Amino acid sequence: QRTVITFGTFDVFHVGHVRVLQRAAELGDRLVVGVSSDALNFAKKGRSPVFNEDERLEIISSLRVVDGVFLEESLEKKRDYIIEQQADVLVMGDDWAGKFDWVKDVCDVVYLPRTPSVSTTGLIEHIAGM
Ligand code: C2G
Repeated sequence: QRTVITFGTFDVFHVGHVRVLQRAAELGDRLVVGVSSDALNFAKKGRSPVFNEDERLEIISSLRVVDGVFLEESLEKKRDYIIEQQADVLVMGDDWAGKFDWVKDVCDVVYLPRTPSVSTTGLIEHIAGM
């Protein structure tokens, strides 16, 4: 059984997120997703997410292609999470290309192309302009 792992904030959840999760799931038999904690999100982006971590965990765990979720508290713990979840391959969107190559000693690393012109920032601008 090949386990795929991926990470993300998924806030506000949109079709770009659906597609990366579907494509990640196709690379193995089981998909586990690390959902960034509110604190990690604040540290990375300097703002609180629209949906809190419990809501985002609930959304991601409800998806048919997702077999398990856990909270990602630190980018530096990536290797620990991979080992804990017994993952064979780490999948990330190519906005992270090269950034997680340092876990290649414990699993394969694949960067998938992002879905063009879908973003939370664009969504927020759209709503703000209504
Ligand atoms: N994504 C995508 N297409 C988009 C937008 C996002 O394929 N139009 C992908 C990203 O490349 C990423 C996933 O969806 O693989 C989640 O995106 P974010 O929620 O923006 O994730 P991020 O905040 O970058 O967190 O440890 C890594 C981090 O937790 C990643």
